[in-house]
Amino acid sequence: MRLSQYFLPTLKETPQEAQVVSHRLMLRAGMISQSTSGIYSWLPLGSIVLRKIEAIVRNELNQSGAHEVVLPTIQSADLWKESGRYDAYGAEMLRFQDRHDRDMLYTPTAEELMTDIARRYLRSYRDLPQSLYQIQWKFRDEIRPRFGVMRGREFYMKDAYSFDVNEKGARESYFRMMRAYIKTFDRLGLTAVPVRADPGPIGGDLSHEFHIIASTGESLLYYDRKLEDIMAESGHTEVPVDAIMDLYAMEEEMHDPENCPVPASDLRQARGIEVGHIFYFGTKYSEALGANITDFDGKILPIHMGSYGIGISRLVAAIIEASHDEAGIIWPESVAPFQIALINLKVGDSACDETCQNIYDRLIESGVTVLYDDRQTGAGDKFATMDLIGLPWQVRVGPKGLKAGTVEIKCRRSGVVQEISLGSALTQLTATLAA
Ligand code: 5CA
Repeated sequence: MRLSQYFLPTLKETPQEAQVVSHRLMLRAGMISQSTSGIYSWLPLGSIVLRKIEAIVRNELNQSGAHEVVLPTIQSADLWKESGRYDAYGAEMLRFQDRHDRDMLYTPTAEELMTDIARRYLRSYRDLPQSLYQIQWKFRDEIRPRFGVMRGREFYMKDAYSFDVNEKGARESYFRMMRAYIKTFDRLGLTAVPVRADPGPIGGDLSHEFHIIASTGESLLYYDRKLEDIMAESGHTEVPVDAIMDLYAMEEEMHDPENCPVPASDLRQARGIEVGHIFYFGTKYSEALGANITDFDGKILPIHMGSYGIGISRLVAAIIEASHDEAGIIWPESVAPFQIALINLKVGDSACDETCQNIYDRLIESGVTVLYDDRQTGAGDKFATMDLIGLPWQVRVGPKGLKAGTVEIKCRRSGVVQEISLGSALTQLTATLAA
């Protein structure tokens, strides 16, 4: 992509309304634009990142054996009246009537709709276990939307639902999903801490939240120091799913200073951003809606269910909270909107133009994504823009270097700039980045 033709409305000034760094950087990097309170438009750069996160979440969910569906965002209130949540949900639910005066709502979550699908199509223990998920916009009329897309009113969520014959099966599904979450967050370049949680209005007795540690996090959380040791020992090569699962298999109680199973000296306290939340709620919805199956011995029993959320739009902000510096965003490679920033330091100079075009073509050919700054502006402006939008690598091409046959490569994360021969620059970049 040529920057001169791209839609990248970056801001030099720090927007006044933004209180946290991720919100400031998303506005400054031209990723989002507020439409109205708690509701945002995703501009091209933001939209690419959102879709990349979505693709990783989808891929891990598919590998865990779940099947994707697409459910409507507008639902009839009838199902919610059956479950009892139409009255219980409160002011967060956006309610309205259609032209026939029928009560409708915009989905804040989809337990009811998924339970309805289960009662229509799942008949016997032979149809189970089953897991379905969707990636869909949700609406919750939050009393205080804030921090940009971190706590929006409209937000993008992956919600999965598991269906099992009994509690034993449901717990297996629950912990299979937990494994998929640990892998997903690792692929997103994040260390997510699972903590035992209060199921709240979703209901049930087994629930974990997944948090990204960040000083701006809205929740205070406690976790076992061993988790840090496990992560450190792994050397960050492959996420140690088994060791993490073993730590949590103790099924520790929610934090309570009196009865905490973790000794005080091992207890870590931090602020966190909740990026995922999983629930096992048994037969709460299947009983209310009559989603039953025939058991092994012919008994009719309600299905055991769990639901599993990941805040995809919130993750964009959470990744930035976890990975930025003074100059801007530092994207993990897996979600970067482009892998390489190609910077032409003297547009109009035939050697610079030709070399850039050549590098650009060769990178694109080898499947690498490139944002090429071909604008007629100064070097300082170009460096600042690329540092702000946080692409992992910058290739800087200028007349001085070209005379010596070299270009500069900057690693955004380490800040290290290397002067390197043109030929080896291309081999090095395509070798590390080619898909
Ligand atoms: N039905 C369950 C599981 S699918 C559910 O709705 N869980 S939830 O309420 O915890 O939401 C799942 C995830 O969506 C949260 O962990 C959070 O990451 C994200 N989320 C929730 N509310 C918002 C919001 N207002 N803005 C952005 N993301 C949100």
